[in-house]
Amino acid sequence: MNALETVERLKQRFPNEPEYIQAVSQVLGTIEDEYNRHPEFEQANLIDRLCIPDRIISFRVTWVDDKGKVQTNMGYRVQHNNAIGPYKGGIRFHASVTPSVLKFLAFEQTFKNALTTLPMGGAKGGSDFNPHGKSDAEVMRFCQAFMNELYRHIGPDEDVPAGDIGVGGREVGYMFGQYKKLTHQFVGVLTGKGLQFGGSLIRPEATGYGNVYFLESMLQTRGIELKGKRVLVSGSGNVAQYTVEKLIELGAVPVTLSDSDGYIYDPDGIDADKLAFVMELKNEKRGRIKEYAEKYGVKYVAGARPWGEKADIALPSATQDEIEEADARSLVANGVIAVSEGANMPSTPEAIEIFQQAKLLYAPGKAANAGGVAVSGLEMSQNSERLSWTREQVDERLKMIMSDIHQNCVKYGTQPDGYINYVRGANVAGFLKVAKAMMAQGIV
Ligand code: NDP
Ligand code: 2IT
Repeated sequence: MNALETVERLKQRFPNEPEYIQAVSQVLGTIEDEYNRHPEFEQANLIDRLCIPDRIISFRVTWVDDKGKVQTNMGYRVQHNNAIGPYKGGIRFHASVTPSVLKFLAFEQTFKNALTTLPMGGAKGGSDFNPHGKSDAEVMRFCQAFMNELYRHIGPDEDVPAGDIGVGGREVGYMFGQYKKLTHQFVGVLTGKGLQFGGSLIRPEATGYGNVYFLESMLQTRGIELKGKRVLVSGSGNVAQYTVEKLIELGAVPVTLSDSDGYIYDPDGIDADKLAFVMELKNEKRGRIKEYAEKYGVKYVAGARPWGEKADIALPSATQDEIEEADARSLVANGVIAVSEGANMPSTPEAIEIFQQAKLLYAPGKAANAGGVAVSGLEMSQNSERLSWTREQVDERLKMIMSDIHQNCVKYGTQPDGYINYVRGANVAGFLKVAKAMMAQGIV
């Protein structure tokens, strides 16, 4: 397999899918050597079968808004690969959702899920529905209309969706309710459920907590302490909030948060009280991060991202391609020592190149943010045994899984000069597991 040629071929087959091509080309560039060590992989054309999703389901979602107007959106589910377990991955509701975005996310999810040590295949779904400014009743009707079509394609042993951008506990609850109504089945078909109906403790916290645990492991390789470090966090949703919570608990100083309109910079650090304000603002009032700046009298920069501020660590936790080349340059120039991705593919290929050239501790999302889906996997286990584990039990498993992922990255990513290439490590480890499972199951 020649990575460049394969990417060219995929570009021709799937034009106008830049996010998908970006994700595939990142992975192929780092697994090429390992792949070519196994002639049997090429004989089975494993590369096409690994890059092209098993299937893509797309459908129209029709719902009625509060004014009585009939609205339509597109709905999708990309079922990428189920070699190691049922399809698993989140659902994103955001105006920017396209088949290309969901194909990139489902592809990434396949390797991420392989890294978690749990039996989960890879998938992603979503809609171009924009939840901003919608009433609770509109969100409910949309979720029900979305599930009216999706329910045929999912199931606890088939495909288990969860949350992602624009989909949190509220949306998962509405979708679960509609699935139950349609099928008469109370089963673990979604994760991220409420605690009263099969949800797992620590699932809301898991992605942010997991990223900070992974960051700690990276810092340990250089004998650096997290305590006292100033941290840039982007986003202000689920992942960003619990990232900040864990940072505060461990004595670090988060200084920024953002949303799609701009970012805030709090030089004194975001403390527990300020975080409680953010959680209420974002999860209950569904307001804008600008209101933080108004309340606490700190700087707000409209239409910008936080990467120009001075700090020690950056944890991008909003969306893809939010750290571009110039941002990466300013992070390095400002002396940042570590970048660990809470979001999926937040750094562009040019930015990653700059981080690696500067020998920063740099962890890609599929390793660093795997804690979310890992605890989803634990939620599935709890649902299967019809039991719920304690906070401590789940947190302990989460810590073990993040540490395992870190060790796997070190195993496959350590370069002759000692630098740990976490991108290579994560890609090779995830790829080998999926590839071996596919080989064993024949040409299907
Ligand atoms: P939320 O919807 O809870 O929060 C998303 C945050 O990012 C919001 O602050 C949002 O701002 C901001 N944002 C979204 N899109 C953009 C954009 N195009 N430009 C600028 N800001 C944007 O989502 P999550 O916190 O769940 O997800 C954040 C990231 O983490 C995503 O990349 C997701 O794929 C990834 N992830 C999530 C996991 C999970 O368990 N939830 C697990 C692993 C990864 P606004 O409010 O203005 O839209
Ligand atoms: O990107 C991700 O890993 C998620 N949005 C979580 C997926 C899941 O199934 O919990």
